[in-house]
Amino acid sequence: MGHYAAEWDDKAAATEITKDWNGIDQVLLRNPHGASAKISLHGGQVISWRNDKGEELLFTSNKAIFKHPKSMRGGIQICYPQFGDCGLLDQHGFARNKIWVIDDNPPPPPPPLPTNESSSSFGKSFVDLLLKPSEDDLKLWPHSFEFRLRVSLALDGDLTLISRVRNINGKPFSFSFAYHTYLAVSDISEVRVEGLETLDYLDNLSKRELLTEQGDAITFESEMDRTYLRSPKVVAVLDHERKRTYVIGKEGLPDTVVWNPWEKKSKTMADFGDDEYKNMLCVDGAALERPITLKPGEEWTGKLMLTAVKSSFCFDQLELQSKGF
Ligand code: TA6
Repeated sequence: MGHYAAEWDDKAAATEITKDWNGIDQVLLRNPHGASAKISLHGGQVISWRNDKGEELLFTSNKAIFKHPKSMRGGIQICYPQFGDCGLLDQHGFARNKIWVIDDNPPPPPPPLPTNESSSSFGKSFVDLLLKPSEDDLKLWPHSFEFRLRVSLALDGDLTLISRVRNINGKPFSFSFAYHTYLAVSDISEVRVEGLETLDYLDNLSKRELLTEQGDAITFESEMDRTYLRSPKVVAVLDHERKRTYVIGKEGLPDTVVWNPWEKKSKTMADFGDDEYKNMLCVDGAALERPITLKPGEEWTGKLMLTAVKSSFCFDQLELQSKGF
């Protein structure tokens, strides 16, 4: 193990808790190379992920509203127990609008990670968060669950989110889920998404019509709001201008949402700048087409791993396997 791993045995050195302007706790994760991630207990939302040069990799709107219960426009939002706007619940569910707590007594970690240093939990800085339904929540969505979220920052700067939803011996329930991920891009017209070619998708701009992707890579010239079905474990977002590629690894998340509001829709969102569509792209690891059903005592795990590499870096299978994908 590199010497950094030894120096960073002390988890306290790699995590720091502060409060935001509303007095809500935020957890700052740092690694010894200068990378960082910040997670708000408001919604369990990752609100910042910076590389070792201090460059922000997630998009946050300059007009974001930081006022509970509204979730901040940007970062990585936890959309549970639904994604989309159906029935009694808020759009994209209530989890992103709730105050989570730090889980001081997490259950044993998920199965052991590969030995590769960059992906082993040794030397990672991480935080475990917990959401349980309040009495009010149970009136609205009468299912007894525990939602544990581990956010971790690896020595190589990768950001991993592991969501574990358990049915706490209530009646069976079903839910859909998405990590609503706002990636920062230099110019949306210079961005390509690879890994979704030839897939079927639901076009949310035309009543979720089922269509098939034809292109060899997705590029952007207008509003796009699509749910790609049964997508591969790895999707790449190439930011040509910045020569940066985001590699999105997913487990337990068969679908991928791709969304850019473009000019017209941007003007209708109070917490989003008219031109900000040029500098963001949502690519969400999700489980939407087939909702997840949990019987009493059952648990679902959804894992997202984000890597930001220089586009010249060819991301081969070995690299992915070493990261647990
Ligand atoms: O597909 C992504 C999407 O459902 C879009 O339709 C758009 O509504 C976006 O999520 C943002 O949703 P929000 O509730 O965060 O404004």
